Amino acid sequence: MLDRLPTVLADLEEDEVLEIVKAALAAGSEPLAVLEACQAGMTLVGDRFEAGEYFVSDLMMSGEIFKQVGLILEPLLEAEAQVSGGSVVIGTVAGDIHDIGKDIVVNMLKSANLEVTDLGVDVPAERFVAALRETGSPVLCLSGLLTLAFDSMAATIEAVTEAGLRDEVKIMVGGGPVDARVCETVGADDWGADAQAAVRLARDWLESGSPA
Ligand code: B12
Repeated sequence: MLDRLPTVLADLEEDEVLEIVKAALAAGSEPLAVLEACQAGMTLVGDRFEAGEYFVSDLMMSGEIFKQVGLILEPLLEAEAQVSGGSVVIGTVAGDIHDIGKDIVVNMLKSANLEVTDLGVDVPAERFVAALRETGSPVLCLSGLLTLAFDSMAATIEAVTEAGLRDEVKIMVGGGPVDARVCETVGADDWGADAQAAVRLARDWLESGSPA
């Protein structure tokens, strides 16, 4: 049943997507597997956009469908790891307004027992610095899906360094195109491919007690 989900989502068939999601969960599919199938569908939407078959309105439609799926999945998605407490600051970096994946990460971090300061989207570097100062959080999560987001990630990390906070804050990056190479280029400490990875990193950093 889940095999069909990426294509049906990429075809923007909202009703059918929601029917498959509900039926798959009722038949015992793992919520995480359903999420991954939908994410594969979003990648197909992106491919069609790049190929000139889809327009921005189609990207928007896919986002709306994914948000409906999120409403069903979020209460069911539980972090594998639980953290004994701590706080993180998160946001989508300047120039980028993609927030579907970031919101999944936020929910997973909350479900792992973390206090989360979510700054939203298109967040300027100085806002991240201010939030780190206000909250004293030792963990910063930067999300971004656009290639130009890499520059904003680097600028944000530079701003954290200039503010004298870099030794006190561990920084992770994530979002569609982010990988180990991007992580190294922007100067982050680590990166994660999904929301569970974000929780694992935050737990390891918070529980090791020594951020830098
Ligand atoms: C939906 C969508 C939109 C929607 C977003 C709606 C919203 N509220 O977010 C809208 C219509 C607004 C949009 C706009 C644009 N988009 Co768009 N969009 C997409 C699309 C199809 C899906 C993104 C998505 O939601 N994926 C599903 C989520 C669940 O996945 P995710 O974000 O990767 O998150 C997961 C992980 O990465 C991870 N994660 C996420 N954040 C973090 C953070 C940390 C710290 C960690 C550890 C993990 C982590 O956890 C999540 C859960 O597993 C992608 C295609 C794609 N391949 O992704 C294009 C895509 C990202 N968009 C693209 C483009 C070009 C644009 C526009 C420039 C289009 C235009 N001409 O206007 C604008 C840019 C607007 C801006 N300034 O940001 C390109 C980017 C190309 C590039 N190289 O830069 C893509 C790749 C499409 C493509 N193939 O061309 N878009």
